[in-house]
Amino acid sequence: PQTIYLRDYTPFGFVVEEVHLTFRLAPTSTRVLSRIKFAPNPEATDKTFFLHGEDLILKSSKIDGKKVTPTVTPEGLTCAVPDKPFVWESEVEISPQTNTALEGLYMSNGMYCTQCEAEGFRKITYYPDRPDVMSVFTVRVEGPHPVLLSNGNPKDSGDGWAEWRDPWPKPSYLFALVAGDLVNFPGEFTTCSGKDVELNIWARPGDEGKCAFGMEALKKSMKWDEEVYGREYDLDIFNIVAVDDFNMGAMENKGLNVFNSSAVLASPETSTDMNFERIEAIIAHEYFHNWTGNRITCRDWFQLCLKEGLTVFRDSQFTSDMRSAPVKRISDVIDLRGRQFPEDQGPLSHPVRPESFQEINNFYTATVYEKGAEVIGMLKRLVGDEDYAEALELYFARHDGQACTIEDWLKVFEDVTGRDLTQFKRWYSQSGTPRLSVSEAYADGTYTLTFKQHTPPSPDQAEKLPQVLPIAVGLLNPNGDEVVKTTLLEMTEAEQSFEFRDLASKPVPSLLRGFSAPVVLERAASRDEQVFLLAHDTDAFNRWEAGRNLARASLIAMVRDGAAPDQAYLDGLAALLRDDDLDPAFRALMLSLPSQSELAQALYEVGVTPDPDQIWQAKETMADTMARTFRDLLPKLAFEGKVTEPYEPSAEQSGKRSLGAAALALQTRLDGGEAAQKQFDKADNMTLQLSALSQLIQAGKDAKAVQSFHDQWKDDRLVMDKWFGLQVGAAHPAQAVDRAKALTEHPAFDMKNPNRFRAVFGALAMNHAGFHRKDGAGYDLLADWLIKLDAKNPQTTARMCSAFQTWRRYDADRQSLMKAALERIAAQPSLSRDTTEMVSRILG
Ligand code: HT7
Ligand code: ZN
Repeated sequence: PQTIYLRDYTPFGFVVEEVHLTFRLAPTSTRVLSRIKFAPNPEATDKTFFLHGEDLILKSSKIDGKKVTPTVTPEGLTCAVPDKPFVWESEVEISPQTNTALEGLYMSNGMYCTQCEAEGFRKITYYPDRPDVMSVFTVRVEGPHPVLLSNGNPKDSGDGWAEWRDPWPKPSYLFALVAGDLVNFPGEFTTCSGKDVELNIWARPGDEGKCAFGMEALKKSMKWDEEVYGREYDLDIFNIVAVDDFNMGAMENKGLNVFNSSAVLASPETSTDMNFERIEAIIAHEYFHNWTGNRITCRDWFQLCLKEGLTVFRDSQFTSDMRSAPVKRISDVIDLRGRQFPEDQGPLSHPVRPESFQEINNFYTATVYEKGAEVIGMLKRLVGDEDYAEALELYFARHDGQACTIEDWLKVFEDVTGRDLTQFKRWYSQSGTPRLSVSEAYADGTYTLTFKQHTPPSPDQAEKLPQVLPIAVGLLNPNGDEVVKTTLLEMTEAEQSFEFRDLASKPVPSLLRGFSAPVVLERAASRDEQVFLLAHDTDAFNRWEAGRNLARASLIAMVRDGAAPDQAYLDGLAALLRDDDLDPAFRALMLSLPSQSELAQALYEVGVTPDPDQIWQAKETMADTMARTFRDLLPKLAFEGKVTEPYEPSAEQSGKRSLGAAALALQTRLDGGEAAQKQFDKADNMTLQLSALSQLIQAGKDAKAVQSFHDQWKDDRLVMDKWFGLQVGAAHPAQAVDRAKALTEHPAFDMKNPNRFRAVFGALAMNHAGFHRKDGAGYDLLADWLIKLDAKNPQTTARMCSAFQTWRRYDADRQSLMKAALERIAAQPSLSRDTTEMVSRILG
């Protein structure tokens, strides 16, 4: 496969002044007619007229009304064109029904829908399918369907047809079309300038009862973007459509967002608190793209973080405002460490702005999205809130309607603040997680912190330079009072010292507050210091972090040295759990332990080959010990975790339920599942039902509950995904592979549905000790199914290959089993470009 480089960017030789499309829908023979006005691009030197096109049957093509015969290849076509503005017309045939890749125009449960990002539009018609070509689109959809939707505002409609016009120039990746027998959940919103906007969530008949929460989330997002970023919506209508078969969470097509139904449909009976929170965040994320992504888009796909990092940052700000800011920050850091750190520290390491790719779909990664958002958080911390707001204003004013680069983005910050961001820009070009070590000295009232930063070489980059690190620090005196409030240190050198004067005694430092930079902090802090911070830190994040550090250190000592669980950690935790003033959600987070995968990485870093079974056993021992130690506290936690009011997916209620779930998990270790069974039998919402079922599965007391859950929910696709996933994810490691295998034989298993495939195999990959079973059965099963799936859906297959990305961490036997599984995938005769690239990068 061909490698594309950022350095090779050149503008397209033509501008597109207008696009007219007509769709004559038919399952295996849809006709797409295009009429496109091109004009020579004065800014381009290469004048080749090349239009992307894949899997298209070209029926006819004309230039200025005259038939032409272009040269057609599997990637597109070229044609001689006049050296002046001209009209290109073509008619192509495509087959949505047989499109299982879910890219381009495809069918899902009898409904037509599209997914064009990143390069799917070329599967719909011949076009310069690149984000820097922006144009206005008029679309006519013809078909015997009650609902016919496209981007922009409705123009006209009649029996079996509808026309849409989008007045805002957009790249082809934001094109969308939906047609089918759908029902709508309506709403409306009046913008800050008094314009009424019609809102709709479209779903399959029967799902209309699951749209109300999404609609409220949409209205909240619209209001928040006006209030916080001054961004007003710009069309008369905003449509959201729920689709069952979708490769990712959702897509921000202009005025017509398409959502994986799991990312929009919700009800208390069928969705957990976590589902509600995720839906609210995804609706906000896609809506926020209207400005950060759509009005201002990316010049090329290397700039993906320009829209994704910024939009993730914006949606995390939104969630912090709607819910609890510390809880959101802690959850985001858990997620970053769980998904982005392994990427950055393994063979898939790449910069936030990659410099080459074979298949762009493989770069919709945690690095581009989540680390990209962290980079923006650091920028905001460094320049301050006011300058950040001013820079954003300038960004919107200067670049509206343009396709931009990271250079454009940083320039607005430079212009507003007068700072030179040359060194900061390394965050976009340098891969890997910096490691930050620290030493301290105290003499004559002066306390000195000396930091050293170092980024280990990665497969894509051998040499690393120092980064700009915003390090938020607070100092506490020995009785727990804060003597220096949170102060931002700006580190730019490989080694740098910072002094704090006039301190009466040696303070205890609280470092990297709020996780102010995405680094690994290597501090050989004493256990006493962590226990002290756990009890006294005023920064909620660092208080949680102290507990996490203690838990990690204890678990590592248990695995490595056969130590017993750390009593000081358990005592500190108990004190915190007793504190009624602390948010229940925060206390629930305090009770959670580092993941098995995080522990495997931590062991690997201290030179111990991680043994998944030992890690699993250490966590079991720790959890059993916690259950016994906190035995007397559990009734109190269960009481505080109980909600007596009618169900609401609010942060407050959800925090209580998460504390209740954490208490139930410990209780189950004492009573063998009695309380969990009671909760399962009485549950009137999915959060309670699922947490009880999870405990019953972990306790091995699940036979009855699994069956009754199935019988209750067999007709609800989204709940059945939970049923599939939980049986594998919560299974005893020895059973996970067999359960996954058995579930693939269940009549409701459908490999063509990404949600269902991920439910089983995503859960298997997450069941650390289960997946890494010593005999390699987990690797073989996943490889078998990835091979099968690749022929149908390369994008989802390639994403799921990342389950193998940490293979070099493990012992020689496991390494060779994983390597063999990867090589078996790589050896498949017609493996997709997506999977080929992923497997070869993982193998290195
Ligand atoms: N911008 C969207 C990304 C996306 C996507 C990318 C590749 C293939 C399928 C896809 N579906 C959605 C979603 C987002 O980040 O908001
Ligand atoms: Zn996005």
